[in-house]
Amino acid sequence: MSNNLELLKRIKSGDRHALSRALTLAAQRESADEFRESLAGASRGVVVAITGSGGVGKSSLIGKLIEHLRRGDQRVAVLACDPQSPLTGGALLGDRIRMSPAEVDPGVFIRSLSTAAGGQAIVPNLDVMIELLFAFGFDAVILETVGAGQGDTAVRDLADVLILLLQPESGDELQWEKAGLLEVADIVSVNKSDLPGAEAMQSQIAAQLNLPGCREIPVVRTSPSRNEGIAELWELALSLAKGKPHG
Ligand SMILES: Nc1nc2c(ncn2[C@@H]2O[C@H](COP(=O)(O)OP(=O)(O)O)[C@@H](O)[C@H]2O)c(=O)[nH]1
Ligand SMILES: [Mg+2]
Repeated sequence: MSNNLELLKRIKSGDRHALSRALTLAAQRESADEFRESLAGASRGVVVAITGSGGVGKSSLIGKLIEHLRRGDQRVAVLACDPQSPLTGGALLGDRIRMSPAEVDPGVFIRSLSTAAGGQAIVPNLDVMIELLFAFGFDAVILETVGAGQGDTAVRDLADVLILLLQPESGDELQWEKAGLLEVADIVSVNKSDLPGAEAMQSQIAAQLNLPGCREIPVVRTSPSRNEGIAELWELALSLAKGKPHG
């Protein structure tokens, strides 16, 4: 048996070190191809992408989503493609927790991926990494990506649901709109909804996106700090994921 197949076997038996090693190997084409071939047709859980500019609160929101999912006994993995702020369990779950549960909770797995040069929003072979996580037994995979253009369409292909985060009075929505990317989202959330202008922004974007005859894009509000709208956002994402055909 090849090393890669041996690793896969260990992954399926719940070996986290094997998973970690395989994720690293998956960056190389040969290993990626072998994993891809062995895992073809395997069952998978839901993949949700969280996209938005740096500082919009993606990691904070993901931290709250993890807490929500763990309360429901769902196992969740996060792949973060953010060159600016590498993700750690501590960063996700806040410094109020001294020993990060993400490090000790076997139902949570977090991996930061460096997106090398070129400003690409995602790394190569991300599809294989997702399959490896599902082979291990995670119920959900969350992708954190900085919406930087090109990569977004790739992320959209990999994810069942793409959530775009904006924050009140950031002027961000204009930038997204100009790039024609507001519409690639399945859900838009005005994050940090505790800040002034959140409701106005929500209605403005909703009016702008949901013109007659167009695909309906829900526009919601979330606040990681206040833990508001988190469970609702996840339920909405799941309901949209179900309605989407995916291979
Ligand atoms: N006002 C407010 N700030 C928040 C909220 N959630 C996160 N932040 C802050 O926004 C900043 C960026 O958060 P982070 O999650 O790292 O953003 P990311 O770069 O998109 O991953 C941090 O200083 C957070 O404390 C919120 O609900 N309200
Ligand atoms: Mg982040």
